[in-house]
Amino acid sequence: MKNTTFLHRLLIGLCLYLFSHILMYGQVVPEVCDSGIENTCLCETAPLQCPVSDLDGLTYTMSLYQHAEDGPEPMCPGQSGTVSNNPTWIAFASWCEELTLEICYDNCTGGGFVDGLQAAVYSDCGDLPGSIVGGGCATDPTGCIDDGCTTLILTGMTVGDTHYLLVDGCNGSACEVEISVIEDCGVELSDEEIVYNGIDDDCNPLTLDDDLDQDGFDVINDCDDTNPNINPDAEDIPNNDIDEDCDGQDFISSTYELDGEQIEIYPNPVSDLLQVNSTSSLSLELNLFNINGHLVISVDNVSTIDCSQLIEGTYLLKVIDVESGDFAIERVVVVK
Ligand SMILES: [Ca+2]
Ligand SMILES: [Ca+2]
Ligand SMILES: [Ca+2]
Ligand SMILES: [Ca+2]
Repeated sequence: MKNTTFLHRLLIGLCLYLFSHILMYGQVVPEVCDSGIENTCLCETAPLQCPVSDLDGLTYTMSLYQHAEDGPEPMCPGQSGTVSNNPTWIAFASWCEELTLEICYDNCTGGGFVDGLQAAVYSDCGDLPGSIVGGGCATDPTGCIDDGCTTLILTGMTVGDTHYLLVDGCNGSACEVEISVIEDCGVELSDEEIVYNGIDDDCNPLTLDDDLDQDGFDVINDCDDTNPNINPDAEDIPNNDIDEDCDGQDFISSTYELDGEQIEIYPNPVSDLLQVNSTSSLSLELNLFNINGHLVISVDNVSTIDCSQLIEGTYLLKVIDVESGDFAIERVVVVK
């Protein structure tokens, strides 16, 4: 008999191992928190049921392994005296703002006079019990009967977010549990990933919802989410009509030759510092004129002009090589 039980457990263990390693998503049969190392023992490692409909019909048998430190005390804000003793944590991705869960339990043992079940739902493992979900607290002592059902009428959940269900035995008791989703919000679940809606529609983390090019920038900040070489951290290659760094314009750089040496002027349009670089020790005078021909900035022996205080518009930059008298004129657009 003992051997049969052992083999039985070994087989279940093997199945659970295969399940948890082969299935990355979909219904995950919870490991029983038997020793503190199983993923259901802690909020942070709770196995994810995605979507929430995978919670429907989930059955498991609780363990008498006591680990009160893995649940919040009190279980619900303002309910002093409520404590979880042998919590099982299961995570689910809610597809609805409102949802009703029914948790039925039977054959409870180990709690003395107060066998039974209590449950709670939170939205943040880092904020327990403060992140309790609306309607997510079922610690009413009427749940502490040998068998019955506890109903959680959950409200105010964030669609697509992960939520955390804590199931606990009254006074540390352990029951056979069946979870049902007895109402859903009628949202059509999609087999296909719909991009940029903030939801992992197909519950497959490999099909991306955002940052499709995986350059570290979501589409809201990435001006081309199909090209990882284009993002706010990329270097803008001058004069190629492509805005690689997503600042709204291609980097324009002009080159001229003065007294046989190259000078380079960029960026253009400019909003703050206009750069005038030369390849050698040319002594340059930089004169910036407004559209009416008035000199607005005149500097020499520097390689930048501060345009941040200038009003928007078109200017003419005259770059003069002091030694030879050679000069170049560049049309510069100042933008804000
Ligand atoms: Ca999506
Ligand atoms: Ca991206
Ligand atoms: Ca990109
Ligand atoms: Ca470019």
